Amino acid sequence: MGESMALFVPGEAGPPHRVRSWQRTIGGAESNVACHLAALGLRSRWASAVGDDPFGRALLEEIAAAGVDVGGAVVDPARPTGLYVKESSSGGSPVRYYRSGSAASAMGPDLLRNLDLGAVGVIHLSGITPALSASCAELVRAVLALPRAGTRVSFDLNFRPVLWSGRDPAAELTALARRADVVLAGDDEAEIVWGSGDPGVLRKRLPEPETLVIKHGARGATLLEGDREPVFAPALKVDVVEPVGAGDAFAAGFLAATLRGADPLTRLRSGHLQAASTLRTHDDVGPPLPPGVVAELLAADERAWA
Ligand code: KDG
Repeated sequence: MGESMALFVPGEAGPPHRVRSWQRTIGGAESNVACHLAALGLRSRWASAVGDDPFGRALLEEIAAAGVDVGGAVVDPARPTGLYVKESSSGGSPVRYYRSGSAASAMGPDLLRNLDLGAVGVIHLSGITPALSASCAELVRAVLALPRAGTRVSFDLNFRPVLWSGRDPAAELTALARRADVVLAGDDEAEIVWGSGDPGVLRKRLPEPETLVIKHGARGATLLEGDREPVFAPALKVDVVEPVGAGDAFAAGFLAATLRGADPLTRLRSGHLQAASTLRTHDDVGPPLPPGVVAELLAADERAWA
């Protein structure tokens, strides 16, 4: 559940203000996760709002073409679809958003009215949504307050500083993360928001979520679950083309393996494998790795991963 946008990447080399040809694709943290989950063979649905415009139609069409049910997305005739721009195709420059006043920024708890969440295994949220508007923050709080018979709520910190300008994100993001069942965060963003990227320290600050996953960039990720010993899994070595979207891919790989009841190491490795495919592309969602490669790497001993 969350906002997606039309995404523009330079279609030619040169400084951004000289670039005249831009390639239009799509992106959005939560729909990226939904697309990866569908690619991994799970039933996934995206809930959001888009404008009644060509970019909104593109989002609905392309997310549906990735195998995701877009029935939870409403079309808002009064507001546009948001846009975002990657000014460099190698990820070296900031992402620029054109999303204030977008259709998705007007989402609120009424979005839940037409969603049947009864048989849902995981609802995935991120720290982007509460930053978009007061009504979006209310929506996230409403989801976290729903009764959870068998449904887990996953919350990816996804700290986007520009969306919080003038506000203090720490209190709000902490309150939300505390009410989730699964929390995912990069150690760098956790350091900014929660004052530490160390899994042990973070566990003490966030004791409530059953599952806490701290990602250490190219090094790997640590899983802390209940009161069990932490599990660390190194990441694959990847020649990175562009990193945006890799966190979403990791979340999907991890959640898919979790829903399938896999063991802790396999769940982390599934996250890394899904992220590896996205790190190799300019798009927010990379093509899945060949199933044979995935099976071999999931079963490989530590040396293949070190
Ligand atoms: O994780 C990737 C997202 O950052 C990207 O898809 C855009 O949703 C986006 C956002 O709000 O940053």
